Formats: sequence, C-alpha cells, structure tokens
Amino acid sequence: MINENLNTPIIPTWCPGCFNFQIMAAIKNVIAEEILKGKKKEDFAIVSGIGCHAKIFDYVNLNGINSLHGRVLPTCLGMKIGNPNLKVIGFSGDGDAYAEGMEHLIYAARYNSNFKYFVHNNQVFALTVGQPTPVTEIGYKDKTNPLGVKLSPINPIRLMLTAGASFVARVYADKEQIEYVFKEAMKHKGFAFIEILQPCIIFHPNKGYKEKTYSLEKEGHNKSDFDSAWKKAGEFDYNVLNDKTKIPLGILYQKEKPVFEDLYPQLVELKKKNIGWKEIKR
Ligand SMILES: Cc1ncc(C[n+]2csc(CCOP(=O)(O)OP(=O)(O)O)c2C)c(N)n1
Repeated sequence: MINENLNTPIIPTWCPGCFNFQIMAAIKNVIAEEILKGKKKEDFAIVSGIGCHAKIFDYVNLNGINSLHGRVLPTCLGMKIGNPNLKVIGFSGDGDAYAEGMEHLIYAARYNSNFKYFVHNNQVFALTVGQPTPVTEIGYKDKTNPLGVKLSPINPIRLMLTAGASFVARVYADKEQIEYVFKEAMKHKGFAFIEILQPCIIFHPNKGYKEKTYSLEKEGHNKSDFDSAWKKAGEFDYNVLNDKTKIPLGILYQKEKPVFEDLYPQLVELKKKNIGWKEIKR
C-alpha cells in the first residue's frame, strides 16, 4: 500500500526495531486506503498523548493535536463535538491511558463518541525510562521500585467491559493484526478501544508474549456475548507469563449502543449538513 502522502519530513527518533514502527505503518496503510476510496486527508484528525507512542503525531501527516499526558480522550471528544464528521483517532501509552488518564477512559466508554482509540501497551512509562505503570507485572524492578512492583496489574479489558464500551479489542503489535482491527473499528459506530500489546525493546521486551497469544476469531468467539468476552478477558492478568498463560487477541466485544453525537440536536444538525461549528452562519 502506498502511503507517501501521509509521511512527514521528520526522521523518527524511536529506537531501531521499536514496535511503534509497525503500529504507524498499519495506521498509515488503513488511512491511505480510505483516501484511495475517496476520503480526504482533512476528514481525519489524530490526537496523541505524551510518551514514545505520542511521537506518531510528528510522523503522520494529518491534522490533529499532540495533547497532554493523559488527556487524549477529552481532546478527541472535544474534536467530535466541534465537528462530528471528523474521523478522529487517538493514541495513548499505557501510562497515559491507565494512570494519568484513567478517569477519561471510563467516561469515553460511557459516552460512546464515535472515535477510535489505540493504547500502545508496553507495560512501562517508556519515554521516562521504564517506570512501572498500572499494568506492569508484580516483581518488575527499576530504579523507582528496587524491591519490585508489589501491586497487581489492573485489567483494562475488563475495565472497558464494565464501563460499557461498545467495541473492545486487543491485538499484538503486528501490522496485519492492527490493520484488520482498525478497519473493523472504523466500521463500528461508537467508541472503539483497541489495546496493542507492544513490547518495549529497551525497558520491557515482553519476551515470549507472542507465543502465548491466540486468535479469538479462529476460535469462533462470539463477540456479541458479554459473558464470553468477560471470561476471555480474564485469561490474561498482565502478570509474569507461565505455562498456562493464554493471551486472547482480536475483537473481544462489540455491541450497538447510542452514539454521543446522535443524542444532541445541535450535533445531529452538523452531521446532517456535514459541517463543523466554524462553518455555521450566525
Ligand atoms: C502531566 C504530565 N505528567 C507526567 C509527565 C511526564 N511524562 C512524560 S512521558 C511519560 C511517560 C509516558 O509513558 P506512556 O504513556 O506509557 O507512553 P510510552 O512512552 O510508554 O509510549 C511521562 C510520565 C508529563 N509530561 N506530563
């Protein structure tokens, strides 16, 4: 897939071999495909937090906001309120999403605004050199935790299910997997939560993770069955891997739910006219 027109002149400063390259390639490919099918570059907007993941903002030639640490979601929501026709895509790290930005995550699931959200989960605060996040495994040691992490990781997939998210997916940082789920998420009407298990080759290499993963789709998982999604989400607790660890990948849950932008007449009007607030004549 040709995606030159989405490139910027900025040379990436991600570490050589960083999985963020895979993520970015997938995102560019899917958007380039949409543009080939007739969408305009201006139809898309991207938002990032602060962290290694956030550098994607500099390397993808689309409009958007490189926002604050933990504030990707309210920025995406603001964009949708400003122009509900925009295709908004947010990028966070696990520190960004599950620590500083945690309360926004719960409300994003509740609001169900029609934007897509990727969490680059490398289980550490990578840009600030590897401190543990709320999804780091028990026992992980760094300079800030010389005795090792003592607290159990949270399970963001279960959190999203409980919060009422209408699209909950997990993929490995593999271009094809991300492309597939991103395309499905674009078809979905509402908030799409997509967690990417992304080894950080320097601070959290996640050795052996890929081998523990399996495809829910190949297993015939029914993504409209909440109880089944809940059960699958419990299979992986983000802790140290053992012989029994199984990591389900794919769309765990999807359901139809009222979309935020369809609940307010002012936003419905903008959608109908295919304009943003700026273009309204007063
Ligand atoms: C409000 C605020 N708090 C803390 C920071 C410091 N900070 C910058 S990057 C970063 C780590 C980001 O980690 P994560 O979101 O997991 O992204 P990654 O670097 O792993 O991609 C932190 C804590 C900040 N810039 N702003």
